Amino acid sequence: MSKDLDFGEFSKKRTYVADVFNLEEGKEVELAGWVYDTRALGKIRFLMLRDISGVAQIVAVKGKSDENSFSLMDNISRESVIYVKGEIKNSAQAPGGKEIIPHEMKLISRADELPIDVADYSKTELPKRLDYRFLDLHRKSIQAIFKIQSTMMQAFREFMVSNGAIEAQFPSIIGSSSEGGTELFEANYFGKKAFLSQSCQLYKQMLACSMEKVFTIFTVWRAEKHNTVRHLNEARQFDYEQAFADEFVVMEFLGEVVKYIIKKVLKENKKELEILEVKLKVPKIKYMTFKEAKEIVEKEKAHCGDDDLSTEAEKKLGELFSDTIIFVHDWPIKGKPFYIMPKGEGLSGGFDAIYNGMEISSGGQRVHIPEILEKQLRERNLDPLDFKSYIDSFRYGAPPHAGWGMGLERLTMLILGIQNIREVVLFPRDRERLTP
Ligand code: AMO
Repeated sequence: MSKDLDFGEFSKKRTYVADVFNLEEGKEVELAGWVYDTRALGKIRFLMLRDISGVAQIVAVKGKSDENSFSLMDNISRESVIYVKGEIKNSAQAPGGKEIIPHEMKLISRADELPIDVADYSKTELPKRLDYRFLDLHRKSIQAIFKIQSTMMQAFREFMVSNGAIEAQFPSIIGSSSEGGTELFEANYFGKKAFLSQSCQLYKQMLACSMEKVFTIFTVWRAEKHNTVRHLNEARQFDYEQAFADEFVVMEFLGEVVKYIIKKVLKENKKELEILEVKLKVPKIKYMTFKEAKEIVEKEKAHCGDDDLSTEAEKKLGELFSDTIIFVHDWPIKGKPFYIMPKGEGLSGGFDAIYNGMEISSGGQRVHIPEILEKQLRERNLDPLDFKSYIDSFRYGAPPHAGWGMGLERLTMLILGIQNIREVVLFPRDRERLTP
């Protein structure tokens, strides 16, 4: 085990694997990373070294190369962590046309026998991979997903800030429901009943009524008992709220932000998209009323639903309008939460956005009039007293406002064409899974 690697010195001199391919033959470099693969061929030992930037080939020949490096390469387990100092050599056979001849090699951490298959196309099933997610994260394809997700969050922030929105943080422990009476995780808050936040809905509205344009990336908890490939019990949402706006203003803005996110992924994650074999397109935008959506779906002989789009209807719309964000507006008020503005004739200022066959976002024009809010709460068997400070916030100068929430994981799985939402969460929480 290495005791004598000075990381202070190393971090100043370190070369990342991806940079090796841009350096001249003969240059000495210091690398560190994981053993991706090893191969023995007569007197030659090959070791593929992987760091976060890529994979490089190390080659040692018995009797010719540094002896310690050769014997370490001869007897090293996959995914062990090593340090290598060596010289770059051009080689037509090596991936990327360069390899490293080691002068010095140290074992930093030896890996035990691996409990899952960490090959690029792992044969291990998802549940077992998730049991060992920390090891699954060694895989290039898994890293590619989370590098892309990082770009998505960065793009969201960039777009919001450049459009004058203010980033905010909201409480995760709340006193009353924001998305209806069910689906709450209860917590004991110094003897009082409290809940984990289902969304930052009420708080982002209260904030938009003073700071106008606000956004956050917020974790939400839903105690839903269903076990599907598109639901999590802990998920993340991109949230936006804007004062002096209606649902059409914020729908247009949502379309723009999704396009911006996808364009940035296309620009900055070419390598990751290639690893995942994804052909990503900037989506088109389409608007239709709920009534129109129902007619289209039913014409195709699929079940739609009266107050909400069925899963089948979302799928059908995805098939009919691929690579398109479909904004379904003028939604029946019965299918929307108490904070959505009624429009009369049973309709509302609420909408859903459907993309590649699944809901990615819902939002709408909000109720900023206390009397309407109280009425809608009662109609849903909720007690206005439990929402007193929220309702009161609209008594002292509340502008009309609108907004939306979009699932980070939903958007990730849909742009990457991944079937199970658990694949796009580092450490998913579903009904069965609380560790790791
Ligand atoms: P809603 O409950 O529709 O609306 O959630 C908004 C978006 O968040 C994602 N999402 C989920 N993703 C995975 N697992 C879940 N259990 C889950 N629940 C929601 C979806 C969904 O479209 N406050 C409102 C938004 C608003 O009006 O501003 C809300 O939370 O992509």
